[in-house]
Amino acid sequence: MSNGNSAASNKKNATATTGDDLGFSLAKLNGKASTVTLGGVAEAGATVSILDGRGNVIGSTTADRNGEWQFKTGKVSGIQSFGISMTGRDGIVRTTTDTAIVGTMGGEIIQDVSGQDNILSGGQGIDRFVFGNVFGRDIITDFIPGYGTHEVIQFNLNTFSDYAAVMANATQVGNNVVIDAGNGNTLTLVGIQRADLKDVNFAFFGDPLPM
Ligand SMILES: [Ca+2]
Repeated sequence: MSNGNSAASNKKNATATTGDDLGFSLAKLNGKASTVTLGGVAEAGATVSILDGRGNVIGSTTADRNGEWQFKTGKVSGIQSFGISMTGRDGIVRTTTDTAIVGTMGGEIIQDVSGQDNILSGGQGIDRFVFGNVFGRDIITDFIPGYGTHEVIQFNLNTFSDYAAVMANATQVGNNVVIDAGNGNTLTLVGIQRADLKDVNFAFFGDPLPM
């Protein structure tokens, strides 16, 4: 399904957009305020409603002439998920199953949702991002690569067997790294250079996935 916003999305090459057509692309924890800024690129003038983890509307905003929208939540704690629905100029309400999953503290396990396109943000501190075998088209907005203080992406052994296998499928795309696991499963690391991804940034486990 397409609602014609791909041209607008393509302008946002510094970010990444989930695989759906609602242009949900940003989830950022705002430091000590513990609010979350959500955003993306939708149809110009569309009404974007923000949903909590239970699907209840917590607020709405209007996409600007370029289709860009942002919404700042109230204070959040722990790991929270958010969804969106969009009412376009045609009056049709489109709701995505894709969600943003945001951690607010350090040392969290950010568990991806299998088969769903997700925007994952660890927020403050050092976190671990855990992916099952069928993960979808996912985005991590704030991954910390490299040695020293760094975060970890945990893949299923059926997806990648080791660091070399990951890197063989990791491509620099603009300011992002895209790790392609095949069958429509991609993980985009926003604002990361491929050369900064080290072996310590990945872990590999079979089923069931330990956390
Ligand atoms: Ca997912």
